[in-house]
Amino acid sequence: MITKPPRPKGLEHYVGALDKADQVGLIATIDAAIAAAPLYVPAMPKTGRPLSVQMTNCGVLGWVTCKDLGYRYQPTHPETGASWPPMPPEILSIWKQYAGIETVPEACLINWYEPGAKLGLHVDRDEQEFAAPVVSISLGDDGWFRVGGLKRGDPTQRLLLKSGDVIVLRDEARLIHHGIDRILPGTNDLLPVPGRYNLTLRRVTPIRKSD
Ligand code: MD6
Ligand code: FE
Repeated sequence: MITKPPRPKGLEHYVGALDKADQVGLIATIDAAIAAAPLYVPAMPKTGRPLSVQMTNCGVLGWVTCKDLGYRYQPTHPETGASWPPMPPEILSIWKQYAGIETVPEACLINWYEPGAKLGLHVDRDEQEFAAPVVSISLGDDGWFRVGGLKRGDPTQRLLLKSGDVIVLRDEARLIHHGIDRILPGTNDLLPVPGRYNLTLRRVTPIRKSD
């Protein structure tokens, strides 16, 4: 008999965590963030190869990547030079509900997948603090999320992420490999065009007692 690999411990999938009204509200929030901090095409370190996912951020720090400087967090948009828009309160409140830790997120990465876009297997490890989880929110079309283990070659499985789902990677799953194989255009009507947003909330700097 073929058995499914067990779900990695510390990976939590909250199906339908956000109702339709919350999702509609978040899209308005994302539209406003993108108006202030436009989506840009990130590039791989060294090769400069463009990613198929477009990105922007809100919060005091944003995750960015380009050919010369590689993966990093910075307080400003790489193209406009402006500070990222502040973390919206409704996004902070989702963090408070799911993170299970008394600290605030500093970065909200906004990923935009057009049909055909994908995100290769990676580990979220550019942060200085791994005691805090990563909390992510999916909006729009369905996407196939691939999850493996701590090592790149570990067996993987896939989970279907739908609009309104929340994923948490914490503790022993905080540093597991994961990515998006593909999105399924036309599977959801939240957005006026086919595509998928993913918001990824992270604590970047060490947790201080004061926050
Ligand atoms: C995505 N998500 O769902 C990409 N990272 O489009 C991530 O890379 C991710 O969902 C860390 C924790 C949760 C995630
Ligand atoms: Fe990730």
